[in-house]
Amino acid sequence: MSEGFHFEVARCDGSARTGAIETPRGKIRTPAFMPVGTAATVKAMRPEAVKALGADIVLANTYHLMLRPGAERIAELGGLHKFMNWPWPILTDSGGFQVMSLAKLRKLDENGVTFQSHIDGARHLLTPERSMEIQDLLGADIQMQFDECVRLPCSEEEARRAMLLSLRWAERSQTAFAARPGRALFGIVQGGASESLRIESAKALMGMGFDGYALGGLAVGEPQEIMLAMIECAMPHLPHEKPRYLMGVGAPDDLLESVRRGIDMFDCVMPTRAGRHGLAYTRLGRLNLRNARHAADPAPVDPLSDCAAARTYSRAYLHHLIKCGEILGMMLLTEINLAYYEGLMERARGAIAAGRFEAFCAETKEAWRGGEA
Ligand code: PRF
Repeated sequence: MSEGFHFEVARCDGSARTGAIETPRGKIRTPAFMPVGTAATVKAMRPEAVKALGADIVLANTYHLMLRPGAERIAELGGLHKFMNWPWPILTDSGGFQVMSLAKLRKLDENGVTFQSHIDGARHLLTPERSMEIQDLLGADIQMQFDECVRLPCSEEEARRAMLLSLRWAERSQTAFAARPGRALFGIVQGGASESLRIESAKALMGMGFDGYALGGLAVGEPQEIMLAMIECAMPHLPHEKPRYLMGVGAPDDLLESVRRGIDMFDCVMPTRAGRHGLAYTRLGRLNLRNARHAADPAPVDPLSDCAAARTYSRAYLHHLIKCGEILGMMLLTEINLAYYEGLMERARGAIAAGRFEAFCAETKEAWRGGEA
């Protein structure tokens, strides 16, 4: 375990757990939802407002920041926390996943991935060593190994090849990781939709000894049952005393079902991206504010929300703003959605601590039936 980085499980309820990661930049209460701040910004939100909604940590991306403004530039300016005015913990993703989904003309081999920037077509090389160097220059508190994520469905051979390559890259990432007090490195379990590959990956990573373990290669086109089955099979092979992070997940129901199976951390663009497209996540389920049925509705999104924006602005006004492409519509819906996600995690932590997580899930899901689905 890296010095200055400690995880403690305070309470379990079935397989669900609540606790906290202590870092020099602050405490991360778990289960935690990390808002996505890809380009050193949680889009449409000021950092202090993100913190005020209950987020203890945000995610940023190696891939985007290496291209623009560049990791060396951010380091010269005092690191990512200072650059974006977010003094609390930051987790950086390693770039492999974003290269494969965004870059043009990618070529992957044992060494790494050569690709052309989606911004200006310039050629770049990302290897485990360069990814770790960038994450160190950014100054991320939690850094991720460089890995390869395959889309599902895929063949067993393809899943095995990517899983074994990711294990070799895990070793190279661990060697290249610039260990500093309070900084942690997480390994990433791969293995597609194969239980045996997932178990092999989890065991091998555990043998290498990481500060935390992520499940990658999920929420990439498979049905929810497959994702949950992959979580269930990997879990017994991951150490109880280390944080477990499900990457790129998900919808509120995915969060509850994953917490129930022992996941401690999540990140997803869903609340922020959906907000910019007119969708609101609420206690009563999801609302599409673009829909004409909201055009003359004076009711707020949720009169009982802890979020002032959800209690204050009418559905008719939000509908109008989104239809006009107004920036304020995106700002308000992003805030409403992140407040919902952070509130859901807060209530999940409370329910686990009180030994009533199952009842909490049942009540929460029952309330969602009031939405538009
Ligand atoms: N690997 C990395 N980042 C990711 C993923 C992955 O598999 C996913 C998959 N859901 C999201 N983000 N490094």
